[in-house]
Amino acid sequence: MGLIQRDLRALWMVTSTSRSTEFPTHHPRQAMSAFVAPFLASKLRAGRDLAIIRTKMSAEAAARPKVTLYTMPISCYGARVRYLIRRKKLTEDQVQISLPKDLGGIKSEDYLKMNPLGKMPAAYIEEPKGPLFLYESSVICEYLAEVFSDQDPCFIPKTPEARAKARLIANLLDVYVGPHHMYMYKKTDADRAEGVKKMDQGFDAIEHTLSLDGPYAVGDQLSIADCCLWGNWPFYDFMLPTFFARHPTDGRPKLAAWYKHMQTESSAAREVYADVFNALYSWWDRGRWNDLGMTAVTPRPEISF
Ligand SMILES: N[C@@H](CCC(=O)N[C@@H](CS)C(=O)NCC(=O)O)C(=O)O
Repeated sequence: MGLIQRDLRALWMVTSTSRSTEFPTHHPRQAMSAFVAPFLASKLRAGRDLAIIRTKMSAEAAARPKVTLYTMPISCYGARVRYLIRRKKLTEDQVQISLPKDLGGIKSEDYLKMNPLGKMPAAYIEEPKGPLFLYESSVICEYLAEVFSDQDPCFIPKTPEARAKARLIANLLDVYVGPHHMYMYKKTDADRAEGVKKMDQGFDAIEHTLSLDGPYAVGDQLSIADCCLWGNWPFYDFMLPTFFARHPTDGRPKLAAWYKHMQTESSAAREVYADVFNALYSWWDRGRWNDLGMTAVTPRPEISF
């Protein structure tokens, strides 16, 4: 511990009569803000309770981990997390977004230390006890929702039932839809058709679980189910009608109502959607689908909202 931190800690101890929070030692700036804010608060002639509350809040904020998220705008799994970050208005001090190429790319040695599967997104988290590496987008979403739960919207539904359903929808998407969506890029029509058929089964299960009243996936509160569905959505919205003459909302009224609501849900939702959609456009321009022998059955898609 540095000299300044030691002095601050001494002052912290002297002025502390009823604090339950430990003095944060892992970063001088955090230590400084943790000390200065409550010190000033106690100087005010506000009541003692107010000073204690402010002290606690400041220490809690200072003790929060610093998160770096590695992802790219094209990544629909990264979009799940970016939606949560933008919707919660988390600042760069709270979560910094970096490109995997800053570490040498997703298959580089440094990146693989963080996520041995070599996939985006991945998060590097500076915790007081040491670094924490997290991957799998739904897990990162849950972690950020908890760590920043005091910043609205909370993304953690109030009831156990709604939380379980949110986890169920995220799982259905990860296990029964996501793994098959890569089949949309396969070389033969038969392989592609097989992938789309399997995705349909996953979408049916999601329709079965979605809230009847909405407006969000599991009711009147946002959850990780919305993050996961919305992050992947531009990909399905772009690919399925354009190349497979179908849409995930076909014959699925709850999914259709959810999509309608999400179109005007927030500027964060719109921006993240556009990032992925426009990146797919650039693949179109570079002939990615032509090279696979895929023929569009509709005109070039546009964002319709
Ligand atoms: N289940 C993972 C899927 C992540 C994933 O497949 N990401 C894609 C980009 S959207 C990727 O990194 N693909 C590169 C690869 O698999 O080599 C998650 O939820 O994070």
